[in-house]
Amino acid sequence: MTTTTTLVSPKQAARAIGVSESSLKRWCDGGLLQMTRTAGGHRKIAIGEVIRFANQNGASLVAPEEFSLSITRENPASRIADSHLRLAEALLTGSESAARQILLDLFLANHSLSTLCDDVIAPAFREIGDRWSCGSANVYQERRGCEIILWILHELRRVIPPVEPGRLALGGAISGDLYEIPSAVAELVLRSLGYDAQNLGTSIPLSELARAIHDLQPQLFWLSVSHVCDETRFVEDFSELSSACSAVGASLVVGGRALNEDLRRRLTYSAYCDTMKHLENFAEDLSRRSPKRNPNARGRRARRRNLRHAIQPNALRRNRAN
Ligand code: B12
Repeated sequence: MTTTTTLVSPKQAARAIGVSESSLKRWCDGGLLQMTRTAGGHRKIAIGEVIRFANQNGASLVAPEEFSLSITRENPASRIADSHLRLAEALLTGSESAARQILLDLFLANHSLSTLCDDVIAPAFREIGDRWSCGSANVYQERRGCEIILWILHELRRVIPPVEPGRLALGGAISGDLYEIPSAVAELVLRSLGYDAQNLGTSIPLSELARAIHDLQPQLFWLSVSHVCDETRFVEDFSELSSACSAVGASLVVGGRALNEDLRRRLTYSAYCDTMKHLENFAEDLSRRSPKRNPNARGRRARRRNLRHAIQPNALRRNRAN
């Protein structure tokens, strides 16, 4: 699902961080705050950009209600330690507003999305899983908790700054893997780094993922593996994905609880990530090393490659494969 980034006017942004509208417009025009202009020439700023600017310049969000985020701030920076327990409680009781408040407060206090996932969301679900296994939580509570988190992740997607085309990242989960949260978070983490990251969803055959890589030619592809139905088949099919990535020069990043050491040894990929922080580090490093691609060049590159392939003599093709 795609959601558009929420943009606000300089007036709203100025009120939210307690500065004058004229200063804010000056910072926009001077390039300190990224903005876009409407067809009528009016400045618009992404909420996430305002938050980034405030955090980096020692300002604070004095009127978050300007962003209609329905949040209340309460000394969030010091609360990361126990927030996974508070989040687990909110999810188990079905309190969407409490869950949203916990995560948005932490986000507004400048905690990265990778931290939110590694230190709050994943431990909260571990807590829920533990409570379920000792009989103190029900399946419906766990499922409802997943739904709530997915809604909040969609909301966070709206407040991070808009991404620019040129650094495409794609990802998803394989056939039979129904875990939605890891891939949704991977998408957000990469978007927060400026990647045009697009989550393809869960339970997708590897051949389809390979087709998407071939058609769209991303710089990075993440594969989320939380459940593997048939390991032998997975290893066989995975090679198609690796080949698709190397054909277009994409880095293949894998992660997820089902990728044990034995399985990983049988796969070829660019990086394995235990956590979202690892993904963030890898992606940051990749964007430093490789330039943005011109999105219009994709079709040209593909046509050139197809042409090269078509004129290659069969014998030469066989030798290369050996
Ligand atoms: C929610 C949940 C489900 C939901 C998911 C719903 C949804 N809409 O997403 C559903 C109902 C589908 C489900 C089903 C099953 N589940 Co379940 N589930 C969970 C639960 C409670 C949370 C998992 C989760 O999403 N966590 C949030 C993510 C973000 O955290 P994480 O997985 O720990 O990921 C971390 C890292 O691994 C890494 N990471 C993960 N993926 C990726 C990907 C990339 C690219 C990167 C970089 C990093 C990365 O980042 C995270 C840290 O920040 C866990 C309990 C637990 N202990 O976690 C059980 C749990 C994982 N499930 C379990 C089981 C057994 C199952 C089933 C097999 C049950 C069954 N018999 O049907 C099925 C399998 C379903 C399938 N075919 O996919 C067991 C697994 C036991 C094991 N040893 O493997 C657990 C541990 C519960 C338990 N205590 O027994 N489950």
